[in-house]
Amino acid sequence: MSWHATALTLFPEMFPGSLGQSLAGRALREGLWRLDARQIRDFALDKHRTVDDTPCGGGAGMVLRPDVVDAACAAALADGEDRALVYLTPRGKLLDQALVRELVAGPGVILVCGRYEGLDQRVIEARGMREVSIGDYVLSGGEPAALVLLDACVRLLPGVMGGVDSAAEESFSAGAGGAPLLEYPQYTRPVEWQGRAVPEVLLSGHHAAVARWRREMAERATRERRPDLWSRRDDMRDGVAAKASAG
Ligand code: 6GU
Repeated sequence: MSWHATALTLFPEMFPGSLGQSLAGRALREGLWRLDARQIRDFALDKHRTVDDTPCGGGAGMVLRPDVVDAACAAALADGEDRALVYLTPRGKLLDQALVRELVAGPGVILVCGRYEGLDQRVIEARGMREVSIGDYVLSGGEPAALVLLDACVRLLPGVMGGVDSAAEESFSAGAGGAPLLEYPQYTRPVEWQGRAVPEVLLSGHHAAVARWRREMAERATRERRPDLWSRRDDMRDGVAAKASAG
């Protein structure tokens, strides 16, 4: 059985969207993973196919009903695959590469895409949904976030990424206890363009010097742009030092 994603959404036409293209699209056509988008409205219980209602306590917008979303979840879980149930919301825990690796190691995911003001908290709790956000900004709905999460997962599936194991070297993959660094900058031909030269060292053929330069550039970028990642790195080194002196 291939890795299986189900999106529960009021806008199933948004899928596969960008995931029908490029590496993910080819992998989808080849059956390396599977995607289905299910219309939440199909699980409405009344003849008007109502999916939402006004927020208890007042306020703007509409809230997705717990009974309707619960029925959609039950249908998605009925195949017995024991997939992670993820609710995409700006209130969620931030998506990172560690969570992506965890999700891709399992049988697949069921992604609940919210609209309006959100989803009744009781169904989130009753179903044990993992609440996940893709960043500190607000989208009009969970669907683009679901596409982002799936893109990050699918590219890690065996056979999806072509040839080179760029997975080991790239930003955020420092794995095995190493702290993540941003990637070094890349250059290609022409060696001079609009008066800008490719850094000498990259043309030197000196592999050790290239590796050293790349590491320095990766560290500089991380320090300057992502002080949060850089200090985690310091923390890890402190941790190692503390363990060494304690042991
Ligand atoms: Cl998962 N959903 C919405 N609506 N906005 C977001 C988000 C998710 N992550 C960041 N912003």
